[in-house]
Order: sequence, then structure tokens, then C-alpha cells
Amino acid sequence: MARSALLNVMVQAAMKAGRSLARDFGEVQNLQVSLKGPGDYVSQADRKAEDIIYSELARARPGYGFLMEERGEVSGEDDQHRWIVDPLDGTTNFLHGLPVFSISIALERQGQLVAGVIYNPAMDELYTAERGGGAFMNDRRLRVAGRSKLTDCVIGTGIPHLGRGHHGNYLVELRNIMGEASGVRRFGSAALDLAYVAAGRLDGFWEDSLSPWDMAAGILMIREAGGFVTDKDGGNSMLDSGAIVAGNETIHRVLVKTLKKPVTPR
Ligand code: 2AM
Ligand code: CA
Ligand code: CA
Ligand code: CA
Repeated sequence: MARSALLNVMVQAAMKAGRSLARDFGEVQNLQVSLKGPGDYVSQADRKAEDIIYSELARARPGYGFLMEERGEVSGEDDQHRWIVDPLDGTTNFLHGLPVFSISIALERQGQLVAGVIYNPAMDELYTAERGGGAFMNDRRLRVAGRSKLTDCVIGTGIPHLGRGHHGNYLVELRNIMGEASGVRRFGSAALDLAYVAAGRLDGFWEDSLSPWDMAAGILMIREAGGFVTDKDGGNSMLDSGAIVAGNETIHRVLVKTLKKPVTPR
């Protein structure tokens, strides 16, 4: 498969950062770890991976702006382009030796998502998408799953953690979905969960309070794989509100509806 020059730049940055994460994952007990907030860890591995991605992307596309988890917003002379980057999505897994984590890189052009890369170094699975060009895992074209009944579906989610004081309606939502789906999974890397929806491994996904860098690449990936992604009300506020619901057209609609059901005692 011939990849565009843009995707090549993004893939190169992700793979180089992935090699750094893989090395650090092998010696995770020696890493310096600090707390950003309650339950919110960051390690040298996150920062090293981010430095690599930052310098690779800045060298290949001088002037583009950045929004990165650890550095925050970095403006560039080119205000039409912005990279949205999570150098290590699933830090908690990483620090526990669980090989479920990823790198997420997206590019926005004039506020529109145009390219996305999600890489899982532990499985060597590389997900790429470009607006209008489809979504791929390694060289295989991706398509969201085709199931149309929630009872047949495995749905991914993210459980609110320490530091997210307000858990809102999460337990009600979980109970609603648990009551109707074939299974519910919580892997701990939102970017990877979204890639799994694109790949048809998960039939759907929902989570609250995510950050733009968790979602940006995954949103494009799912849309390019023929899926639907919105906020909880069917709107397009995900990057601002942090709430996301995804699936194929039918399952997405069923999820939006099922999440909102009032509590039914069982
Ligand atoms: P992270 O590992 O990059 O921080 C899982 O539910 C998602 O929530 C992951 O994408 C994870 O991203 C993020 N996350 C996990 N713990 C968090 C915390 N304490 N505060 C904010 N985000 C967190
Ligand atoms: Ca983090
Ligand atoms: Ca993240
Ligand atoms: Ca992160």
C-alpha cells in the first residue's frame, strides 16, 4: 500500500516513539514517575516519547502548531495546521506492565481532522487514516463491525477514575449497556479502543471526560472505516466536551438511546 507523504511523516514519528516506549516498558521499574493530579501519573517514558514526536513532526512540517498532553498548546506560524498528540495513551497500564497502550497522532487542517495514526508498540499494530482515503491496520483496509443487535455486541468503555470527581451518570449508563450487550470491555487506552471500533473488534464504545489527544486520531479512524462518532446527544462536540459514543450507524444510534435510559431496578 502506498502511503501519502503526510501519513509517512506521522507513521515515522509514531514508530520512533514506539521504539522508545518499548525500551522503557522493558525496564518499567526504573522509570521516574510523578503525579499530575489524583491518580494521574506521568513518567519519563511519556515525556521521552513526546519529545521524539515533537521533534520529528516539527522537523518534517515546520511551523505547524501542536496540542500535546504533556507540553500543552504550542502555537506555530502556520495557524491552519495543528498536531494533536498523545505520546502514551494508557500510562496506568504501561506502569503496571500491562501491554495495552498506544501513541495517538492526529492532524487538524483549518479545524478539520485530516489524518490520524494510532500505534500499539506491544502488538506492533499500526492504524492509519486519512480523510477520504479510508482507514487501515498495517496494510489491511478497516471496516467497522456490521452487527445490528446490541445483544450480539461487545462494547468498550472507560471507567471514570480518581481525579474525575464527578462521575455523573456513569453507573446508570454501565448498567444500561451491561443489561443489553453481549459483553462490556475496559482496556484502559481510549485511543486504542477507538482503533478497535474502526477495526470491528469492538462493536461500539463510549466514554466521558476524555481529552482531545485521546480521541482525535480515533474519531477520523472510525469515520474512515464507515462508522459513526458523536457526543452523547448525537452532536459533534467530542473534542470540546470530552464525551464520545461510537459504532456502526445502527449500534451508534442504539448506544446513544440506551445510555440515556432511566434507571430500571432489576
Ligand atoms: P492517559 O493514559 O494518556 O492519561 C482511559 O479511560 C483514558 O483516560 C486513557 O485514554 C487515559 O489516558 C485517560 N486517563 C487515565 N487516567 C487518567 C487520569 N487520572 N486523569 C485523566 N485522564 C486519565
Ligand atoms: Ca496522562
Ligand atoms: Ca490519553
Ligand atoms: Ca497520555
